[in-house]
Amino acid sequence: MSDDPTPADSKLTTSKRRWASEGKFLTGRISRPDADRLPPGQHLVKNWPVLDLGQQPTVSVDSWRLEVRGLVETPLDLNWTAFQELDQSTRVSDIHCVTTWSRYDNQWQGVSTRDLLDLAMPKANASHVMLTSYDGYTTNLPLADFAAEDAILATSWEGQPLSRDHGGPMRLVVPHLYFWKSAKWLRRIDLLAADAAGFWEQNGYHMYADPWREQRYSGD
Ligand SMILES: Nc1nc2c(c(=O)[nH]1)N[C@H]1C(S)=C(S)[C@@H](COP(=O)(O)O)O[C@H]1N2
Ligand SMILES: [Mo]
Repeated sequence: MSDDPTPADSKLTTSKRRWASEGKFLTGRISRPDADRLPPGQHLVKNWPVLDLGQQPTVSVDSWRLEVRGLVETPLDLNWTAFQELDQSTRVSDIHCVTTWSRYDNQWQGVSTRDLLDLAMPKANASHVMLTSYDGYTTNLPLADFAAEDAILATSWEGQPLSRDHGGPMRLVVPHLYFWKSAKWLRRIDLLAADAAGFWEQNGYHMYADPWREQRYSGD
């Protein structure tokens, strides 16, 4: 065809147009009124607790890699330099942990999940993602939630490089789900055609984890 788009144009617009036409990101989320900001059963903290499986991997930026695999047009294998060269974004969001603490107004910087997906270009049958981390942790969520507007692959928090105990050099942040979905030390993203249970999801936690519906455990 004579009107082939440029490569940059096709990467940036093809998946966005397709998602828009499919309504893929219309998850019904709108900004919440203040009275609704703290989900049921949660209390506010000012500090930032550390929670994980107890094995905090040391991942140097020289050895760090992020792979995107599965149902994508363009599988990705990014090193730290390539990741830094992607569009950088800032997001401010609240944390809601299933252990009942919430922390407001965390400022994150990194690569928005939408920008990463624009590069990888999910295939039409991709519906879920499985996240795998350097400590062996896994967690699952729908693709539309992974691609939420405020979801970010964060390398900094409050203007400082993300510390190792909180998942540095890079972690996912998906603020509208309980924080166990926000994989620390993320190393691999697999796009799948069906949901599958990650670590906590195999151990009694909810597959979706909406804090406003108190989806803590699989029976909730
Ligand atoms: N790789 C990895 N990511 C993880 C976990 C983990 O054990 N390993 N724990 C999860 C849980 S249960 C929570 S509550 C948050 C805690 O993040 P924080 O330690 O930065 O508060 O990380 C989530 N992401
Ligand atoms: Mo947690």
